[in-house]
Amino acid sequence: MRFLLALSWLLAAASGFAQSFDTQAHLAKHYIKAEYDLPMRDGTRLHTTVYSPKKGGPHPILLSRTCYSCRPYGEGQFPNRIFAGEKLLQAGYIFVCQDVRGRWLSEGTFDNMRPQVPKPVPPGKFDESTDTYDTIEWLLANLRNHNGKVGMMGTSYPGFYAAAGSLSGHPALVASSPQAPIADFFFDDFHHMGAYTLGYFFANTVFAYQHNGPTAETWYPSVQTGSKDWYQYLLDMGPLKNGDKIYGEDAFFWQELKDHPNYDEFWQERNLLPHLQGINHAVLIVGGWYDAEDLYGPLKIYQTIEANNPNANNRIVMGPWSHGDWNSRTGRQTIGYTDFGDNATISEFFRNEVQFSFFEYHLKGIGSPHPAEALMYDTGKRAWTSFGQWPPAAVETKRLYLHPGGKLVFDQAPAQGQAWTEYLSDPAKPVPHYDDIDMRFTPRPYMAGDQRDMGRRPDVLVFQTEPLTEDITLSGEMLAQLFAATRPLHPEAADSLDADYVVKLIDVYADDYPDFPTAPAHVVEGGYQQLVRGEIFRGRFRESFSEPIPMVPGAINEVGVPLQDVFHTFRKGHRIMIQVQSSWFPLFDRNPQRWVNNIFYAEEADFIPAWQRIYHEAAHPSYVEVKVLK
Ligand code: PG9
Repeated sequence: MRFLLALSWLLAAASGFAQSFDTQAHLAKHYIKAEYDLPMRDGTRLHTTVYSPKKGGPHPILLSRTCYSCRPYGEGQFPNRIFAGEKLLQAGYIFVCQDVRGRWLSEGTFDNMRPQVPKPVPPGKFDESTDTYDTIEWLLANLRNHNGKVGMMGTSYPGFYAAAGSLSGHPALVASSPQAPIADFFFDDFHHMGAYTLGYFFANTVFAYQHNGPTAETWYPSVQTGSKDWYQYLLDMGPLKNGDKIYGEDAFFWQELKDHPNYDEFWQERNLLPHLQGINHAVLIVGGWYDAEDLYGPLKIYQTIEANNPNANNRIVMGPWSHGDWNSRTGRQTIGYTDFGDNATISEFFRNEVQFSFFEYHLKGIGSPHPAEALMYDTGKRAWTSFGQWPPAAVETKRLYLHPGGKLVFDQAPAQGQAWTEYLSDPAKPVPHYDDIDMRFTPRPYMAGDQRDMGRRPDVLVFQTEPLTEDITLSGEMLAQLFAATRPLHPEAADSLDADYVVKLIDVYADDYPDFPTAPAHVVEGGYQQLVRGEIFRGRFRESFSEPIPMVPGAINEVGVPLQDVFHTFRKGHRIMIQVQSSWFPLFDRNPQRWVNNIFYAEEADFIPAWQRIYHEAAHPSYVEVKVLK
């Protein structure tokens, strides 16, 4: 059953938490800091920082484990940001931050997405869940003034550690909140459907080098290119193999990325999802509809826990957020220029009502948690809606068929005998993923970016509905089923091919849509083509992610492109648009389009222009299957 959010929740949220909160001053004044090196079962010691309230108690423990450091280290040093929201910081919790194995001041060897050891974990073996168990045991035995209850939380990689920690089985762990958690690096972060996220090329360094023992100083090199234009810099870099000029043999994770281009055992054993069993405490999964880094993780972890742990108290919140926005944003919630409204009812509402009530109830027995099983933000209506399950049950599956002339039609397959549209995909001029310079640790604003410039390129196909005569709400996962063929521009260039297919779902605003209050004057919202969801699929994986196969020139292939969940109302007067293209750069690496076994070792000559043909005819009707909310 779904019901609109109670007004009281919104009013409570809007009651003035918008003012900035000085975390550092608050911690310094009200908390005592201590640092310990906790012994794990194999003897490895993990550096652990504890902030205990000076007054009150006994207090519950909130634990976060991280690969990003618990700096600042040292007596009297307090951080200006911590993993908990402002209300939690003022409500009497013992906050514990731990450097995971092989990171910062902890001993041991780092492993990206350390594989879970199948339970029962035999003596001498360890993983993130056993390190969590050992940590909780030590904290309960050695900290004073705690109430014997432990919660975990963390965003991004710390979200993965919170999710893995939920498998510890420790009885004191009664509440976990994995936020933007990673589930599987072949679908989160470093890859999307197996295509390498080139937008992470410079972020690789953070995860690519082992430290030489506990250190408070950054040990991995910062990659300085001097460039302010990643599109041009990474295009000029050429084939991925040239990345070796930046990442040498000691960059172990770069070597692992290169040596495991397919979904082999290396990635499969790092997939957390199959291990999400036996969870018997409260779980609050948090994610952002516009999270460019970990969208797969929160959705799949929530749905897997639901499927494998029928008795789990497992809930999800998905807001109009990019990666981690919910932790800190105040003022207006924007993704690039796209404006979703005041954070008093979005991020601050989440932190100070939903997240706070979750931990207060489960760790202290105070109040009650937000009642929604799935608290989902409709990114078209700009409003929260509560569902009894996600994906929702009350939906109608419909198909948006591609038609000649760039038309997109609900549930009416094309009748034409022979019809297709084709474009020349040239790796030397890939389609930009964003209409501005997206220079940052990882890509972000493109997730709700304007697609008008891209749609005007000859190598981007555009299909759109007529203006909608009523609101239409899409909710849940979608599948773009393409009938596609490829052939080299120069037939002699290759007889064995590969191709990328990018499918973008776009909300075409009405021509009279009012300008966003925070966008610059040159950004016109009338007719804005806002990206709602986009995904890439590498043709080589069309039958298997583990056993890729080439494409035969001219042969018609069925390529299914999964589009991750949305909850978006296309308003009356708007149009639904689909764009199809064969590059999305530098967000993803370029497909050479000539078949090679491993694109990380492709040569310059393998990058060839090729015709991409998308069929929209009776025998080969390309479509996007969607779930329309009833
Ligand atoms: N999404 C974050 C990240 C992982 C790996 C590389 C860059 C960013 C995170 O999960 O911490």
